Amino acid sequence: MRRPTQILCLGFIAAALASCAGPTPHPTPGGSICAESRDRLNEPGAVIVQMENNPALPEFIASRVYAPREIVAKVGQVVQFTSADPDEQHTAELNSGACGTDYLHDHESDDLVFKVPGTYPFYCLVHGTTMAGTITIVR
Ligand SMILES: [Cu+2]
Repeated sequence: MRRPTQILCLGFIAAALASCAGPTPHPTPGGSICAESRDRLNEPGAVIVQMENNPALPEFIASRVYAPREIVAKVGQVVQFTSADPDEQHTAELNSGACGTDYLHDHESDDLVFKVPGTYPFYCLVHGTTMAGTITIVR
């Protein structure tokens, strides 16, 4: 019979190995403010946001950007993030952690849908707050 301390150690090793394996999908919290979903991908009327690596931008601007970075959408409207970066993954994560996209490779998309009007700053879990924007939700 294994002692609890041995089982605990095995758990830590498994967690450490998992964290070494690289980014994993966002846990997809279905919060009261917003939710991540792939059920409405490419829906007509969606607000489209590209995740880009644009080295042509001026030096004082980080090259990895959301286009646009100031997003306006209505309650219930799909905000669709699509990666256009062949080199690195991106996410769009609310600063509050209320919801966020999966880690997206080039040409992959994920949707966020909001239930509550407001202004929601967001950023990329891979690139930190140098890759950031704001989603404004109106009625
Ligand atoms: Cu990024």
